[in-house]
Amino acid sequence: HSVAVVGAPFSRGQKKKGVEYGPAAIREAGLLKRLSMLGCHLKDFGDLSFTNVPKDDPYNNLVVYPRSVGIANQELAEVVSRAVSGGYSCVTMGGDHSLAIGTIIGHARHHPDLCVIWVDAHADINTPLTTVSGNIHGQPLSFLIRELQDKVPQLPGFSWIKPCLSPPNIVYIGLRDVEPAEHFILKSFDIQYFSMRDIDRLGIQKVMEQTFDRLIGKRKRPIHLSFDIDAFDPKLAPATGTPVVGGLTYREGLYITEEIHSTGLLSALDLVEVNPHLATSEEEAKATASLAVDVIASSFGQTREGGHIAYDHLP
Ligand code: DIR
Ligand code: MN
Ligand code: MN
Ligand code: MN
Repeated sequence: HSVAVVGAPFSRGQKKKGVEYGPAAIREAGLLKRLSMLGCHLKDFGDLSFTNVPKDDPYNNLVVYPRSVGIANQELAEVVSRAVSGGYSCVTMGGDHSLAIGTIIGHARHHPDLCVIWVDAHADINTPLTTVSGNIHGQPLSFLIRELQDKVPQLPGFSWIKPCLSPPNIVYIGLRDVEPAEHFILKSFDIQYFSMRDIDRLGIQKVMEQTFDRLIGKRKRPIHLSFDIDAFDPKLAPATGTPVVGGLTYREGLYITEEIHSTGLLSALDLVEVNPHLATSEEEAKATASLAVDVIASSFGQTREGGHIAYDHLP
């Protein structure tokens, strides 16, 4: 199994300093060693450096850094599509969640039939006209969904973007902070989501069954997992920009990734919004990065029950 690792130290999808240190923190927490212990053949693309846009005025006096987000994602899409075309499953470490624009478009260039599992406290589906924060990390899905495009104005730096998703090919897990306009979009386009309330009611096992039913029940297709670390409860993942109480437990989070690995269809993974600078202690920063490594390792075959490849009899 071949896995490409890409660091995307990008932070201009939001306004807080520090999320650009996510890739370094995740590497420091031992990502590459953990993946190679699983028997993954690794290709490290390093941490990318994105084109700096010196004068990047807000769109509508609100949406910040549109040109920086646009060009960084264009560059990232190039790398992800190269990795996926080369036969690798591509892990992108963020960076803020605006980078899913580039990873999903890059992935879709090689696998236009991909589906998306979006694990997040937030729906990230504001448009530049519904956003309250002005942060593009709260908007990435709006640029990717074809059916939404007559409601999405073109931001400067975004003219290269070709929307590549449709509502039936997206499932959310973990939602608990959804704005009214976002809720309206989810309902009017019939996008499937499992909020924390749904997880409380159904349990994570049924949630994953219904997720796969919807996305790969009729036809196998490549999975893009976009995992925002803020999906976890802030007690587990405190070092992140927009923590929301009442999140996933460790067990629910790893059940999601173990099940995704079991499909054999995982083709790209984003692990985003680890911000070591927002931790109130070194331990919090380390715990959050280490949780990110657990999510990625579990997505590529690490199981809680253990496993063996090297043995065919006991010594
Ligand atoms: C809020 C928060 N819905 C926004 N979003 C995110 O800015 O649009 N926080 N993604 O991580
Ligand atoms: Mn997000
Ligand atoms: Mn989030
Ligand atoms: Mn595997």
